[in-house]
This record gives sequence, C-alpha cells and structure tokens, in this order.
Amino acid sequence: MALMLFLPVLLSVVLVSDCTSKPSDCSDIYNSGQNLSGIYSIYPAGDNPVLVYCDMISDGKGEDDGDGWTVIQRRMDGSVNFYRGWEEYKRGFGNVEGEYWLGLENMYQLTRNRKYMLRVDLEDFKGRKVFAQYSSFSVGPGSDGYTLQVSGFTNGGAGDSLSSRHNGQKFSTFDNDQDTWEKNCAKEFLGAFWYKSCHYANPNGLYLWGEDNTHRGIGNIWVTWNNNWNVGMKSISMKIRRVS
Ligand SMILES: [Ca+2]
Repeated sequence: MALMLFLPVLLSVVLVSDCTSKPSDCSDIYNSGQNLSGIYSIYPAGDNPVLVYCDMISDGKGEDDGDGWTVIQRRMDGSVNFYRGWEEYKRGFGNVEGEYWLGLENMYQLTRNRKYMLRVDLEDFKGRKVFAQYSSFSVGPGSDGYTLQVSGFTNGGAGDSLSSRHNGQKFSTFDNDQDTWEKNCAKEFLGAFWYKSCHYANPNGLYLWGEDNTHRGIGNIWVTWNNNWNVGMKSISMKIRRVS
C-alpha cells in the first residue's frame, strides 16, 4: 500500500528519460526526443545523477529558443533561503520543482569540456519580461575559486549586468570572501555571487517582493534593466544550453 501511494508521486516528479546512455545535460535529453519542460536526471560528471529542471521551450522570442536549456539557478516565489555558505553553493541546494541553485561543482563539470551559452530570464512584479543572453559561459575549477567566464552579450531588454563587472571573478559567499573589495560583498549585499567590488547583478540576493529602498543593493536585482538598485525581480532564471 505504501509503495502504491509513493510510486505515482515519484513518476509525477521525475520525467525519466528512457534513453540508454546517460545524458550529461538537458541538450542531450532534448536531442533524445524529450521536448517537454520538467524535471530530469542529468550526469554532469558522468557517474552521479543530478536532478535538474530542463526548459525545453524558453519563451519563444528568438531563433535560439526551443532547445534543451539546463536551469542552473531559479528564483520565483521567495520560498528558498539563498543566503547560504560556501559548501552549499558548491554542492547545490533548494527545490528542483521551484527555487534552486545547481551547484558550482556541477556547473564546472558541465562546462569544462563543452561550450555553453547562457540565458538569463527576468520578470518583474508588473509582469514585464526581458532577458540577457551570452554566447559563451563557463565556470572554472574549485581550485581556482570557480571563476566565471561570460561573454558575447545579446540584449533581450535586460541590459548587460554580467560581463563588465562579473566576468573573470571568483565566486564568493559570506564565509568565503574571494571578491576584490576590502570588505565582504556577500555579507554586505546578502547574497553569494561572482562578486568584484561588488555587483551589477545579485540574483542570489534577498527576495524583495518588488521595490524596497531600505538597504541599497541587497535584493535579487539586475541593475542594468531599470538602473535601479532596489527593485527585486519576481522571477529570475539562469539557464545554459550547449553550443554545437
Ligand atoms: Ca573582500
């Protein structure tokens, strides 16, 4: 009886790919014929499965849509606390059905040998949607602080909050300060990111529920969209897709 109750729950959560080889990412899953967005198992390092949300649709705005996008970061309702330490950002955390961070080690394993592009989809509390896209995205090894490499910006209305200030930066959390500021960017802006001194984007910052002027720059913000340091997004998702 217990098994009968449990099984449908499992099946509804995990849309298991029945291809025989282990998919390394959502591109593999898409190319195997699965074109429904949802939760799948991928194998970034070839052995251990990782649950991930695959966006097979994106929002249909460009010729690069309609493919297997692997979601590496997602905020949508403020249900998950993103103010966490190094080990959790390294390993990943959250709820794959909702808000989560895929983990720096998984991002490194995915991008170390293959070329990826990055898309950041944003929505504010007024229902407006924009995006920023980058033709190249990779995360370096942990021995080098999981350094971000991002370039090749295309504007989908959001502006470029990533490449100027965050490209080439190591990742920082409140307990692992690898930014270039004399103080601690993660503690100052209540997030964790590839901070320099400190940010134009703080997607792992506090979920603000819109505009909040109490403390500048602490929210889940993307400064180049509104040139405003105090408007938190309703939803942010960062997703990567393999470039052939
Ligand atoms: Ca510092």
